[in-house]
Amino acid sequence: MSDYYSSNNDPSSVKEVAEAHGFCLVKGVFSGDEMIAIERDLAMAHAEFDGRLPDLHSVPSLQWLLYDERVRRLARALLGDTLVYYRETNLAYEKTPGALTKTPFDDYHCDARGTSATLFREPRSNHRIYPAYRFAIYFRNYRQYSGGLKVAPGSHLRAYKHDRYWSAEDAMREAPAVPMMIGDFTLDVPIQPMELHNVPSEPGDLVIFSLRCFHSAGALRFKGRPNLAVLPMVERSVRLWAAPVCSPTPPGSRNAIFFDFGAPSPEVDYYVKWRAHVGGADLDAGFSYRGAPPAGLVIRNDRIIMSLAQRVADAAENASGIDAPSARQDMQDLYALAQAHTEFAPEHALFDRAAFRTAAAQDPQGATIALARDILARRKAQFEAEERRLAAG
Ligand SMILES: O=C(O)CCC(=O)C(=O)O
Repeated sequence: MSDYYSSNNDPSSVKEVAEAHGFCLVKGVFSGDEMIAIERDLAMAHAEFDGRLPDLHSVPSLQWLLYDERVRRLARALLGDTLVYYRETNLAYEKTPGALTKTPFDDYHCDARGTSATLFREPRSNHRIYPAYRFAIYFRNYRQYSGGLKVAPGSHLRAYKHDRYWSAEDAMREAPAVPMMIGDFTLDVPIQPMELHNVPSEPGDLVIFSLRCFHSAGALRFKGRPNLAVLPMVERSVRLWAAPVCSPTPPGSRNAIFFDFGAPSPEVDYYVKWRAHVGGADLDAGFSYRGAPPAGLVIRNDRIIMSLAQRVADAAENASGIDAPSARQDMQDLYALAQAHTEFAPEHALFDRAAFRTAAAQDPQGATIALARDILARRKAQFEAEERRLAAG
């Protein structure tokens, strides 16, 4: 098990572990005092943004995490000197245990999506290390308690369909049930045909996992069998029928901070565009995307561009809409973000950049409205192509 840890925070050993297994538990990155301060700032930001926390970079009191040299050194070792931040973060906070704590997202899944042919399909396994990682800071102790992250070591290099298959209910019937003594109980536990690991993170640790690594939240820790890890589907029935064999979740809420870094690469390009395509048009009010790009990061704003395109196109539907101050601001923002936009792959372009630049030189307002329509038309075409693909089987 210790193969999965890096306790000396040495970036090259973190890279070695993460590339071999698809994840790495980095022990003791943040001090106890820092963890208290970060969780306090998370609580304050939650109140300040009325529960709709925007991306980490837009939260002034927590933004430093993206620039912290301890985090950056690890990210650079994993991904190279140019780090791409695509504003994908999840700031999970509850003052008292609620839905996030009681029903964490326990589907067995991996997050990576997109190929040169389609944004919607999972990347094939080509034994290339997927160039994006999720960084997770958990505030509770999941070494002794249930509720942490479960990962499938090595799944980042396997064919997607193998692990995908085992996330389906039907597959569980094929898993051989092994009788096990757990506490005072003997249970028939269906055991999956691949290794699973419940990450024993403690406050202060950083958990880093590949977007191509299969995982789930809310891992069940069996009493007296700390190393036994089973699929979430099995955990659900164990919780239902044999709750006394499970360690409880830790006191408090399942608060956590997740943020991604990637390398400028086609894989990250497809993933970012996929997220922009499937994300809703709503834009959290707190997103702070104006001003100069931050030092040392390449920022992708695809989701914001997509949302602004929707708003600009909607406003342009009626002549007076486009003159409203909010629509003017949206147009200015869309214009600026589109000018600064870069992609890392030629496929699935968000819009026709050459046409936009040429038109913008003549008529910025007309070019921005045409840009919004171009973005939405391309998005529609992506969905239609996906429907055709699904219909064709
Ligand atoms: O909540 C967790 O521990 C895992 C989150 C997760 O599944 C994800 O970020 O894809």
